[in-house]
Amino acid sequence: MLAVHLVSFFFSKLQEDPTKKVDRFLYAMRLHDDQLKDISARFQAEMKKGLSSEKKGQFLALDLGGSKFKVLQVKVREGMGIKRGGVEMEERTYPIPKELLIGKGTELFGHVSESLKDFLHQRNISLEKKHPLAFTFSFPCEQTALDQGFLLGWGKNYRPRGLQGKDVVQTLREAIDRTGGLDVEVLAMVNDTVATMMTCGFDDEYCEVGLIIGTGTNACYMEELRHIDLVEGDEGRMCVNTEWGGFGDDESLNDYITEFDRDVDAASNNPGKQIFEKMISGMYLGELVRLVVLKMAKLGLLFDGRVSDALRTKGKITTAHVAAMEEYKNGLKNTKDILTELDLNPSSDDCIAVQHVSTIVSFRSSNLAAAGLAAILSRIKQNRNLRTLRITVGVDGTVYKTHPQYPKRLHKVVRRLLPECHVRFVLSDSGSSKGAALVSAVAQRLASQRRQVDETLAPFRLSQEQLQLVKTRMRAGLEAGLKSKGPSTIKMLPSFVYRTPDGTEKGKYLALDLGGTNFRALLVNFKKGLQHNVRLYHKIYTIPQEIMQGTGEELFDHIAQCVSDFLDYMGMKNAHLPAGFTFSFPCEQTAIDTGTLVSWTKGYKATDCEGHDVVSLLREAIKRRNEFDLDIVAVVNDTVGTMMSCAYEDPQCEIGLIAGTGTNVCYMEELKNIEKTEQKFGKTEEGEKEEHMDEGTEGEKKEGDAEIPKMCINTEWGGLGDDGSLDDIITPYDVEVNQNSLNPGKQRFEKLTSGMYLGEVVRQVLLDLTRGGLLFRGHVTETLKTPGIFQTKYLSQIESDRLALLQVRSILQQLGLNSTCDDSIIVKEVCGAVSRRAAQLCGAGMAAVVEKIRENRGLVHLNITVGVDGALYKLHPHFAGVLQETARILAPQCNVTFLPSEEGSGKGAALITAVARQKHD
Ligand code: 0WK
Ligand code: 0WK
Ligand code: BGC
Ligand code: BGC
Repeated sequence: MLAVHLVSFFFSKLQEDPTKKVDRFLYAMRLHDDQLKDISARFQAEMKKGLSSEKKGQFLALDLGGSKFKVLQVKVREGMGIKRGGVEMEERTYPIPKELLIGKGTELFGHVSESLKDFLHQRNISLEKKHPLAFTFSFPCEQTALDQGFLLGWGKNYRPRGLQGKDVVQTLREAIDRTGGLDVEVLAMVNDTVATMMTCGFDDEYCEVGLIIGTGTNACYMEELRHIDLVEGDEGRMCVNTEWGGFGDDESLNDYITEFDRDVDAASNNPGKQIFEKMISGMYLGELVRLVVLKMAKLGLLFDGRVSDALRTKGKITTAHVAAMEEYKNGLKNTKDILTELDLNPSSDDCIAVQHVSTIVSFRSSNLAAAGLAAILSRIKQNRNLRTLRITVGVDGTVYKTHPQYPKRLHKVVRRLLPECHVRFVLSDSGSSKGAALVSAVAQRLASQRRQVDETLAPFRLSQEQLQLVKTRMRAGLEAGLKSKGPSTIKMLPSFVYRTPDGTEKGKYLALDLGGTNFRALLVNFKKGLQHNVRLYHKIYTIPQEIMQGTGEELFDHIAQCVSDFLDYMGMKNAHLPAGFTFSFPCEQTAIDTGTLVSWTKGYKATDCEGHDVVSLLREAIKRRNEFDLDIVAVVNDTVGTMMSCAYEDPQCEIGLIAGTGTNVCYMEELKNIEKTEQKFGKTEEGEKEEHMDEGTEGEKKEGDAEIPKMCINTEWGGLGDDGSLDDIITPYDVEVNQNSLNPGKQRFEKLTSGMYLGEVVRQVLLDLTRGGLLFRGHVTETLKTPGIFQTKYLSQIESDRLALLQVRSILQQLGLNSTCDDSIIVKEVCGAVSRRAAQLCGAGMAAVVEKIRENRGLVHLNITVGVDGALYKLHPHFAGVLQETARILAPQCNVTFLPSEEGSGKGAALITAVARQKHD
């Protein structure tokens, strides 16, 4: 049998086609479609593991990392597309001295910036003018922004020292500064695959993949944002640089790696790395062919076993040689010349065989690239749930461009692996810098957009000094309000509540709560002797706008009707209960059960109420209804009710804060300081105060303190600024909101801080940004012009961190605002700026109040609790935290605890009613 085999072997030796022996020898490199599909599938799996947007102007561009280092000037004219001459370019290639490829990284970048300067010289481009620059950098970088990317590792023939992990854009900027004499703004850094995709995408909107088959190899594509864990937002797409050269570095391709691949890898300057690249790219193809030919020669399969030193020498066969050997017409002649060049005396069979080696090596390269590409295209097809996919791949790289058959082979296998896809390949005919310039044009537009948005929002970003000023003005306003009988911006209205609850309160009370978002009727039952054992029942009623802004009679009739409904609901129509009335508007009180409405605020404008006693208005309405009777014992502001509610839980609570539809604060002020009502309440001895000064912090109630008569003052701090004292922080948007409000010129502080107005401030800013073309594509919709469309609840929803941009967009959708991802980001930022300012201003106001109390009591440190209520404070994701932080910073000697009120101010009103009743009994 062997004899026969030998005979047939020699017979075949005689007749055998020399390529056959090469086919046998390189069997492992001849990959058929199942293997390519398998590689493609493995590649897709790796991708999954690895994952988890006018363009005109003149740009400089640097193109570093391919076979040539180029400096270019690119002029982009809008909407004309490359083919129609929309882009003009001038370029110059600068050689990179070998020693710089393995020298200090900073020196390599020094050479780059020197070349840039030389380019400007050569082209008489002014050095004074600031030049935007696009930087194509063809090595793996972890990018955190368009103009920031940290080098993961070098590749190809680059191995400079000292830059791994560094931000290459910063390194370039420093090199340009060191070179000096030129003013360049590095706007964007892109990988050459990305730049190539953008270059081709300029003319072909289907181009969503960039492919480089050059010195190195790599691909990028447009991935769905929702699949990229590393980036916020899940709507839209982002270009992902796959760095597919590293495929197989985890040995997932070992069954396809041949001994020649292992030899190339072992001899490379990054062994174990870029395994896939080493089977495909121009840096290695020539070397693969040399090692195969060397091995075959040693085995006597070529050149009768003769081996030359040249053939033994690394790099002696280049990828350009491989391409030349495969040339259609002159391939064999080129092969002969090349082998002769290597001091080999090849026979024609040798030439045929060596040419075939080149074919198999480069065929494998295009096959593997096709398998990788097929994986990417299938993923895009799946991402978009498409049965068929029409897509364009932008390609560049010397192997693809100069190797005669390479493109055809690649296209053919891709189409064979993905028959259902319509794949077009576009060669980037002028390199990647156009693409880089286009990205920079986008970066420039985004940067200018960013600058304009920052400029627009800058007035909302209050500095520490400004907040300190607001605190000082608030303090001055508090002091002035206590003194002046006349109108003061901060009214400082006495509440006739002299103390906080002491737990002895008992009995059943009705509480009516008007003024926030809704009207609430409550039944509060304080069980005898068991503190904190309170039963509370309530029902919420809406107040229609037409009632809020109708006649006072209609409003109070509506309230009486709600009370009637509640008493029915509680089956207590004939109970004749003592009631407390929380009325969340500025009322001048002369006693606990009377309150003259000074002026409406928020959304109310009912007629014939201002200047009237609201308790009488309610009693009259109840009388008009003639169904039930109430003993209205107390009328309180919602801040006072809230303070009392929380003081029932925490005796240290002596301040009430509302941050809701409106904003306001009350606190326990010492009677002696309430000068405007002095004659009524008598004065305590000055001496007494000093005595307490240096005996440490509040907390353990000192006898002296308790005796100091106090009264709760409803500050009505919403009026701060009505005298123009806030004009230096009020923005044109605030002016607009004030002018469109029901009470122009009034409640200026409230209009900067409360839920009734924040949405409107945001809308005004969005309108301005849209008119400026920075939002919603400059399209000012009727919706956006509609007052009140942006309710404060949207701000809370839009700003809650958990929300990916998708929901922001759906909220905008609900509001009939078609938005892009960028729009959502800007809208979220505007909401953030407006709500943060509001919280900071309230924090500054609170600092003024607690500081006053601390000084009132001559304390070095004050411990105090603030009872809080209001949808803005309770529901907004950041408001409460920013307010507390601001108060802490501006009142460092006060340790302020913020206690959200559980049942609202209703219980507080009932407590006050209970106290008031106890007095009368
Ligand atoms: C030309 C592009 C450049 C890219 C190169 C890749 O302008 O950005 O790096 O193609 O091909 P190579 O020069 O490595 O063959
Ligand atoms: C709930 C209180 C009520 C107060 C309201 C303010 O019970 O007295 O007016 O909070 O918050 P808003 O409803 O305005 O958000
Ligand atoms: C680099 C890639 C680059 C490719 C083509 C690879 O070695 O890692 O960043 O895109 O070469 O130039
Ligand atoms: C009113 C205050 C009220 C605050 C919170 C303001 O508009 O003037 O009386 O406390 O809103 O509801």
